Order: sequence, then C-alpha cells, then structure tokens
Amino acid sequence: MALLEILEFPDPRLRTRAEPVTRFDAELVRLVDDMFETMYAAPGIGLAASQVNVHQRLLVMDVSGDRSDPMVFANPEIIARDGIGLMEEGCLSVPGIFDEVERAQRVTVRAQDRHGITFERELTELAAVCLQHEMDHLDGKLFVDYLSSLKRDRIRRKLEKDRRARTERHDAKVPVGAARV
Ligand code: GNR
Ligand code: NI
Repeated sequence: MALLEILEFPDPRLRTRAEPVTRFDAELVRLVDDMFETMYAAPGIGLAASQVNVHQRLLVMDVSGDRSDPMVFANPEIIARDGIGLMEEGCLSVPGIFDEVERAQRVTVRAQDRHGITFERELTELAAVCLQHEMDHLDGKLFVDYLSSLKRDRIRRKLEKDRRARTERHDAKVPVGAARV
C-alpha cells in the first residue's frame, strides 16, 4: 500500500479528460487500494484517479464516516437523476476552500467494480453529491468552476501563496551548503 500525491488547483494536469478503464488487472486493484489509503489518510470521502495523476475513469468513495462502505466506480455513467439541491463542497485538490454547489439530489449510476463487473447503484444525499463531484474530476472539472471567476481567481491566488509558503519552509530545512538534487 502507498500514499499517492494529490494534485492541487491550479495544476493543469487536473484538467485532463480521463480515458476509460480497459484493463481490470492486478495493477488496477493495487491502484484502487492505494486510492482508498490516500483518501482515508487525507481524510476525504471520495477520490478520483485524476487527482493522483492517473487519467483513467476510476473513482473511490466512502461516505459512511467509519470506513464501512468503500465504493469503487470504474467507467461510471449517471443513468437517472432527480431533484436539485445546494450543498457545501470541499475538495482535496482545493484544500481549505468550501462553497455551495447545485447538484442533483438523487442519482442512479451504472459502473464497473474493481474486477470489471457491471453494477447499478442509487445514491442520495452526500453520496449523490460526492459521486457527481468525482465524475466532474474525470472530465477535468473542479467545484470551483461553478463559482464566479472572481471567487475562482481569489482561490487560485490564495492556494498559490499557500504553496509558495510551504515550499519556502521546506527550503529552510535544507542545511546551508547541502547538495540539492
Ligand atoms: O472529502 C471530500 N468531501 C466532500 C464534501 C462535499 C462534497 C464533495 C466532497 S469530495 C471531497 C474529496 C475530493 O476532493 N474528492 O474529489
Ligand atoms: Ni475533489
């Protein structure tokens, strides 16, 4: 098992459109395991492969709060949606930012599991919101894209500043004269 690095807005790699999963092999099962480990450690309730720089149509979720309902969706498609509601969202790729987004309240999703078996599942409430949020990632879309360009620019500048501050702190740990590779 391994923790994967999560890309952060405005990294252009988050804008990649993911390709269908075609190989349901041991490597995919390992990727799914690593995505769960990364998501639980963050902690988060969902993670799309796009966020860990793997541009395949794959996402994991667990909205149970006690790790009791891990869900894997490969090649997900929403085949029915119902209702509309506003929900406060956050994103591991947009750390520390929360805002309201309009989403369908109930969705039926058809997808494949980690072994390639097709299933359908109906999701409501937080699980429905999370699935739509994760599926957006697979199309290179982030929740901040639903906000005004003014807010999005402000968020981008804040995250760039936070990232610079983090980089400077790491630099300070490097002893003077030490080799950098
Ligand atoms: O952990 C997460 N919480 C969350 C809360 C409300 C709506 C969506 C989410 S998904 C997010 C993890 C993440 O960034 N997944 O892509
Ligand atoms: Ni996200």
